[in-house]
Amino acid sequence: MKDFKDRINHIKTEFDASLEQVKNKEALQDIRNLYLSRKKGKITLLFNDLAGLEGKQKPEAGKLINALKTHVLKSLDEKSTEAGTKREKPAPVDLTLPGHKTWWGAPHPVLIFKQEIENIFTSMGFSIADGPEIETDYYNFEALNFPPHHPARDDWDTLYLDKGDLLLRTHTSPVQIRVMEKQKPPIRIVIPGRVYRKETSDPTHLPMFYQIEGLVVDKDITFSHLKGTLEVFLRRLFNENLEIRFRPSFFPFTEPSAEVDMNCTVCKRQDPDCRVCGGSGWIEILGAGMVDPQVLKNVSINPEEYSGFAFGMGIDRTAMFAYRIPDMRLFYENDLRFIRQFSKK
Ligand code: 2NL
Repeated sequence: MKDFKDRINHIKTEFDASLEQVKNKEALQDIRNLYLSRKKGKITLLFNDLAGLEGKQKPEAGKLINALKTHVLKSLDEKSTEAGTKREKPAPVDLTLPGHKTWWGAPHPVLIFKQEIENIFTSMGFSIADGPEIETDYYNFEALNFPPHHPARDDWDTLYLDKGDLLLRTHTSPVQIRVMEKQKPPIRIVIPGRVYRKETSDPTHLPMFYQIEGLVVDKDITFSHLKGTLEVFLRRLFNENLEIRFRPSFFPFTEPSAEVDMNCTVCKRQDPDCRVCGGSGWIEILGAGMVDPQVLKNVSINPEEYSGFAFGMGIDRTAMFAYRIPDMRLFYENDLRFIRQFSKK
């Protein structure tokens, strides 16, 4: 029994000494575990050893251990308050404060604009097609009537991949070729998608941009179908009273070819110093033409039987006019302050 009392006193002295040294919550928790942990705590072990004492001694020893335990608990508690380590009462919640607004994802402005364009064309009976962004020389150039080494290729300079004769498509026309190979007329499709050119970025040029091209092939398709379709399309996209004009141009894959202008939606032909149209009152918006008979032959469509028109337009470039954005690079800097302005939420 004397041994047992000595052990209890020793544990108390040791405990008091180590508690003196405690500087933080972690050390306090360590001591708590050392003395009180359920399996190996020093005090727990004392209780276990009670069993080995003679009958009469048990209650006396039990009292001593309980006293030690009370002392340890009380000291730990005091120390924890003193060290400011006791859990503070939570601050009362003010339910009248406004909540934190969570931002949901928002569609990108170029995507919103692309969908607007798609809606107009699908309502006119066009289908939407797509295809690979990595193409072969054949689909990007040869099938479209660009002979190898022809100077017309200079305007469509692109990035080439190391393997095979693969390149990044410079327009979505390869998709039209792929559709015409598989599907015979009547064909009425639009193809929106990413295209690539070897270009240094500036306010109106990017090495990657979005294009939408359209293609109609059927019997007796004429230039007036092209004019009517584009006029309806642009009037629905911009405004009902829009005027358009055609200027002669050249593309290897159309003959005749035209560049299409619309009157300036920013200055409405009123400002001689307009930064968008340069004071001319006209904005170049599309390229278009009648599908070159050679292109039809390349996909085994008989040009004596069928004719077609095609057109192409830059989506991001056109979105600049629609939303009056001075620099196309803003679309791709991913600055949320810019992008969120287009969200309806
Ligand atoms: C532009 C001009 C154009 C086409 C694209 C085309 C496609 C086939 C056959 C004939 Cl498969 N033409 N596409 C025609 C004329 C112009 O794009 O300025 N794009 C941004």
